[in-house]
Amino acid sequence: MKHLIFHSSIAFLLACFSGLSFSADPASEPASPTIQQSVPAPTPVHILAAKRLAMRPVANAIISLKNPSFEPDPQGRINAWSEIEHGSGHAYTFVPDPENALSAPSSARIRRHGTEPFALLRQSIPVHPSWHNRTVRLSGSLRGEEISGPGGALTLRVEDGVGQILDWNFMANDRVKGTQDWKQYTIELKIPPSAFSLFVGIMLEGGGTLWADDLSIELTN
Ligand SMILES: [Ca+2]
Repeated sequence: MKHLIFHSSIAFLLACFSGLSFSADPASEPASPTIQQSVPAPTPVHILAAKRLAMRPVANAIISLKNPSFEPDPQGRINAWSEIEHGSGHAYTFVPDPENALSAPSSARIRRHGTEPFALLRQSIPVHPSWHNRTVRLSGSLRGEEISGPGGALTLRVEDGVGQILDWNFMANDRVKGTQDWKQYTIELKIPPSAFSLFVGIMLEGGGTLWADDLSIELTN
């Protein structure tokens, strides 16, 4: 019995990975009519196989950002971006800024009012398996005013399926410091084979005000 169920499971898995509909392997069909008509209930293995099928690499998988020009939502917040602050929060504000924008209707502005060390606007992107071992490039324009400390940056970070950080690029060698007009920046990160989530961010580490606008993201190879 166990042997027959094993064969049925393998057939189900192969059907999942091949994209074909499930049919029992004639060589493994049991003699009992009762068992012949039974269909194995989905097990965690079947569910995992189905999920992997859904994530199977396809040609021309496109990577994209939501709201890369920082349009406000009806509540006046920056739509699609999460506001992250170190510690207790309430040290930074995040607003769509129509008066200092490279493209209408607004840019994103991060300003420190307290003493916490950093804040960022962030969005996560599920990593498609076809992106593994490829390089992701994030570009965008930044502007700074009286920035103190380590400075403003574009950020990329990848995590595995349990939230462990695998790699990151926080623009360590080219931060926005002091006061400067709009300038375009580009950072890259190779996506490791076990990457599950990609986090894209605009970070202000220190005091002052940072603006960002016109972000874009692409796979370069
Ligand atoms: Ca804009």
